[in-house]
Amino acid sequence: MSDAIDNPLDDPTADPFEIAAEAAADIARLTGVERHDIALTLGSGWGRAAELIGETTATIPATEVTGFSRPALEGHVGSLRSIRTPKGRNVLIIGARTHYYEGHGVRRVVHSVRTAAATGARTMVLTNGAGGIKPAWSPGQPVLISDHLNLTGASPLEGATFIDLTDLYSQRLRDLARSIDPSLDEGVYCQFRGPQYETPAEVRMARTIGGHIVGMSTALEAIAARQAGMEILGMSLITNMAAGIQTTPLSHQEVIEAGQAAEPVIASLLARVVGAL
Ligand code: 8IG
Repeated sequence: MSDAIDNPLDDPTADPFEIAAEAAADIARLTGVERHDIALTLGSGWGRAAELIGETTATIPATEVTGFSRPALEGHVGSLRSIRTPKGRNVLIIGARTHYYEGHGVRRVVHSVRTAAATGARTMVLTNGAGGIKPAWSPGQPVLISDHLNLTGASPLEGATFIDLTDLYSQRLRDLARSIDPSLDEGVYCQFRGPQYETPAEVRMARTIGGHIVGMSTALEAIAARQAGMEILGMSLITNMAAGIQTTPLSHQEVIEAGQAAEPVIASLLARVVGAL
């Protein structure tokens, strides 16, 4: 079944910001929370952080929210959660990420970020599972994103929309994360389209042009978050060393297992960082 007719974002004449505003109204109605302060996208390995951040006040299936419905991907429907922190902040947890490689276009990829901004969130925390290029890193290690290389050839910006990306991954928020864990290293996130992992030659290219982390999600989301005026914190869980850096083949199963092993540690780190925001 095609979902092209079911998602308003697939209508090229529609305004994606109006659809995000509708989605934010859905979230306010379904959660009973009028405004959110912080939004947090949970990538592979980071899922357990939610329960440590505060009290969950509402969980809603993403399919209930305008623009998120994905009937073509049966059985893979994410959820959105509203959490109240001990400080009284409302955190919107986004457990429903759409990747560019799914082929539904960039509007769908960044809809959750635009929706988060429309709920009132001024801070966007983007987490992911990714491959590591720095030889000193090992699987299971969380790192901060300091900057990115967008190698997708795509952009969430439409038309002559010139957006400054200096300090895209906020130095202030990286410093704040390091005040929680001074051992956190950082690196440049290199987004490939995927879904295949890189060849060793592509990883050498990424390293040569200044990349340290390889992934398939966060650069496009960060650009949209900046367009929406949000302050961004990006964190990657290194679940595998990038192809050719590790000599054994990459397997999705290994990636999942590394994520699961690291989960308790990075969940508590992330919860403490969000608590300090
Ligand atoms: I988890 O090695 C994960 N996601 N591009 N390369 C890319 N994305 C990833 C990788 C990786 N590991």
